[in-house]
Amino acid sequence: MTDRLRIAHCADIHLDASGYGQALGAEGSEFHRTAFAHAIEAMLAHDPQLFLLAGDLFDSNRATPATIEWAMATLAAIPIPVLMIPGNHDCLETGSIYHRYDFNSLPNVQCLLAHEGETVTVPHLDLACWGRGMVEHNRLYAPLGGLPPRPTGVRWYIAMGHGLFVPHGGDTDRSSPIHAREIDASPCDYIALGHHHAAMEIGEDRTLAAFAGSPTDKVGRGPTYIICDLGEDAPPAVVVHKVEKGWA
Ligand SMILES: [Mn+2]
Repeated sequence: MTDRLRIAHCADIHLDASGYGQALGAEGSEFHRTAFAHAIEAMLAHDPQLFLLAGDLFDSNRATPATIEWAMATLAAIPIPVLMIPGNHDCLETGSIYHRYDFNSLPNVQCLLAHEGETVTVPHLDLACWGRGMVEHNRLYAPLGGLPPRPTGVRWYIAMGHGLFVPHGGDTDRSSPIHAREIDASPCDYIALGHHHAAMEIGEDRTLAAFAGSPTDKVGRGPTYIICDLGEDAPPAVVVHKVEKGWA
């Protein structure tokens, strides 16, 4: 039984983003790798028990082998469990990075790839996490579609999703919609979201879900990540933090 759980949550790293189609050298984008390394350092300084990466680790499935191998080594070096999902930029299309490289071979990493969704557990944290692997970023893909009821026998139930937030009464014809009503109705303790590069807390009276923003993009509140504390009978305490190192 774990009475409290501290989660570090990030998304939208976009490794090897080249900007305006610029060709990258064989080593890929130094800027994005360095910015992610600074973000990880800042996140781990909060002493979290779990690291969540809610999609778009890579800017595209054409990321260089050097960058993919760097990313795998970097995730493997995180001293806590890492749970991750693909995003629209690194989706499970033909030739996907996640078809060519086995992130689940990393002992501390669980990459949720099942098209219809899957639940993984972290037994020592008494935690289950559900997510779906995005195959194609289109309006038929529902990142939180098929979210199962709360599993029995675990203290914490979280979900991850990557897509466009649709507020109550919002439109429904855009790709990968995440509806406010789905978040309201979810049985989860926390939903870790990605896609919007500006961090955003979601919930009517209390935060139930959040977009972490991007630690490699200064849009919105700056280059951000989230520290989320879960505790007994309390809503998630979500704090959006800015990465300072490298952004002065
Ligand atoms: Mn995205």
